[in-house]
Amino acid sequence: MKMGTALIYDEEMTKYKLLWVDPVCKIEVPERLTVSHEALIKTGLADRCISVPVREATDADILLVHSEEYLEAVKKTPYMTLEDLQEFTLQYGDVYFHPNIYHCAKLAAGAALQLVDSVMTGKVRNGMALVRPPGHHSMRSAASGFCVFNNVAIAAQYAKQQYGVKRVLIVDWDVHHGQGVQYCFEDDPSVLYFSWHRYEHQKFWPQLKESDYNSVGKEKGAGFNINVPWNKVGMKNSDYLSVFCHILLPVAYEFSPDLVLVCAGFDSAIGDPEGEMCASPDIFAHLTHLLMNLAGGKLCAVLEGGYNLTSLPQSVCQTVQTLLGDPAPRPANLDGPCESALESLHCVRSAHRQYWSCLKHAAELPTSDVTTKRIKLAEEEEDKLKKVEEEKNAEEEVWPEPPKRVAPAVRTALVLPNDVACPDGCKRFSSSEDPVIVNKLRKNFLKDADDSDALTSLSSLIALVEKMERNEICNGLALVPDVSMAMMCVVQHAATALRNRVLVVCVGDAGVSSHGTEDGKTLVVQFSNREPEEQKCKYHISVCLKKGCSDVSGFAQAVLGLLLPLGYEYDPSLVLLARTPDSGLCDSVWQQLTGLLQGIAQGHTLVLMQEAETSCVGPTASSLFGDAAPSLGKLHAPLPEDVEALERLRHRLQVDWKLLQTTAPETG
Ligand code: Q9C
Ligand code: ZN
Repeated sequence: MKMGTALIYDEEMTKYKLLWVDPVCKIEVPERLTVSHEALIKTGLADRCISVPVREATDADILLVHSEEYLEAVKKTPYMTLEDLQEFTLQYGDVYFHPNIYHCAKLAAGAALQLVDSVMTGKVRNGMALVRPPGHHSMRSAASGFCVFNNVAIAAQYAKQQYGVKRVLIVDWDVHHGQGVQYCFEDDPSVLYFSWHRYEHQKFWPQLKESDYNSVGKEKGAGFNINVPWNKVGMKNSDYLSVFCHILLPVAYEFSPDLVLVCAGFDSAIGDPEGEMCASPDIFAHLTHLLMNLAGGKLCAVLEGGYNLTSLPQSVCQTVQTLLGDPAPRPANLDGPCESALESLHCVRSAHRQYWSCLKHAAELPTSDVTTKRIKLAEEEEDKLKKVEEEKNAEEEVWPEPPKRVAPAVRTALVLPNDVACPDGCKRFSSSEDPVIVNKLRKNFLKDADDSDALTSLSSLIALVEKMERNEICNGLALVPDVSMAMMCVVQHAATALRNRVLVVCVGDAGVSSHGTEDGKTLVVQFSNREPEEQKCKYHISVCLKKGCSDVSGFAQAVLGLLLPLGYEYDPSLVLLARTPDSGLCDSVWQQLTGLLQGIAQGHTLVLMQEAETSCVGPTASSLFGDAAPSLGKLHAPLPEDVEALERLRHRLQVDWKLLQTTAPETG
């Protein structure tokens, strides 16, 4: 089932450059593409992709977004003299023209369309296009910010027109606001545009009022434009993940796109002279992974910005390697979002609470005078910091090169009863029984029962965990006679024999051992419809949903806004995912959960299910193997009592778990 990843690149797009002196434009160089492409070749990633040729976008394609007058004007630039080009450039902001840029701009837009074609026809599952010039700043009748044609906006219109795609999600993780994309789809509810961007209370380019959180879209499109302004530089991995977990993902799942387009700018990574942010290149592995189970996996990433010639290729490689299905590295330094990010998070969630049922219970915004006072204070503080900041140059920042990501030789191993067939591509696993393990199991779990089947299954399970710990196997699935006992057994083994932490996710009403939760070696998160007697401790969390896990919306909300941030912050080396036969969860939700959790613990997920659940082996193995989970469809509003219960729980836990915060300390 697993399909390929397209890579679209053509050297021709390196064949234009700035021909005069302009300090603003000098960072947009041909090397941006060559270093990115060379890194993909050197790491062997390019070879693993399906190479798709570029094409020139036609006039009709370009006119999906741009005016005839503008197209005609750009068409003349190949014949202009240097002086004419300079003069032509002057009518726009922060952009330059060159005799060959029109040709390249047609190829850049055409590359995005080729990518859409490849994904929509099923030739590949997903892909990335490395293009110049970028697109997201260009408007109907204007070039802007190094952009000539709006590659991604054209791709979105094209997908709707050619393939009848009903809903497109555009995720713009470039550090600048793609105002061109916003203007294009402002009143269009079929395209959800999300952008985070350096803003600094409108002091940062393009300095637009409409880049702020309160631009939510117009008329029928109200709610379908999401701006997350960063009011300070130096945003980190936690800030980015926090926005994904508490804004983008819940809304995206509720929206349920048929196609995901990414304005993949990497000027939001550390070292970039434009962004001045501090997120590490491997965060893009996670941002990518978290989007890969939407739209049945149909994701097209199109390069936008990225000006640090070290962090740019690193970030591109992280993105492509994740699209290829390799497990993401463990994310570093998730110490919670900063105060300024929390303020933005709060503002955005509050501005959108009337449009999205997943945000209905977001805290309201503080009264305006409080807000303005806070902003004033923030600005003063900032100006002081700015002076210090200016002294150190963002480009001189150093960070460790992301470690090489090695995918284990075996992706998915299955411990199955003999009469259950092993799905294609997966490996049936059984261990020759290690006497030490067997003795331990006998002593601890199987005292009286002389159940040799149980013993075989449990000792295989332990051997599997050890192989995962040594990164010889990525993930696994076991059908066991007794989920509770198997869970207990693995947790106890992990807590005593392994050095690292285990996240236990239990779906349904099974007895879960609290082994290791006293000292934080285990974090247990259990979902059921049973009200827990009392909330135990920081490391033992019961999520009670009215209809258990059978209400998809409530469960999705709990997973995205609670489980994912907890999992990321806890940063385990193994995720143990168990479900009871009566959990009420349908296959597609289970597959989504399995898929999303693989972003944690380097993809080391061990799934436990009851022996009788043979019909779930196929779908579960498919998710573990890296196939995209089927879409859940548009989500309805979750039960109000579930939303309230989740908010209360999140509120209570956020003292201990910083990634659960959604409001700034003083305003929350
Ligand atoms: N230092 C893209 O990343 N100049 N365009 C801003 C403030 C314009 C960036 C000047 C930057 C445009 C695609
Ligand atoms: Zn940018």
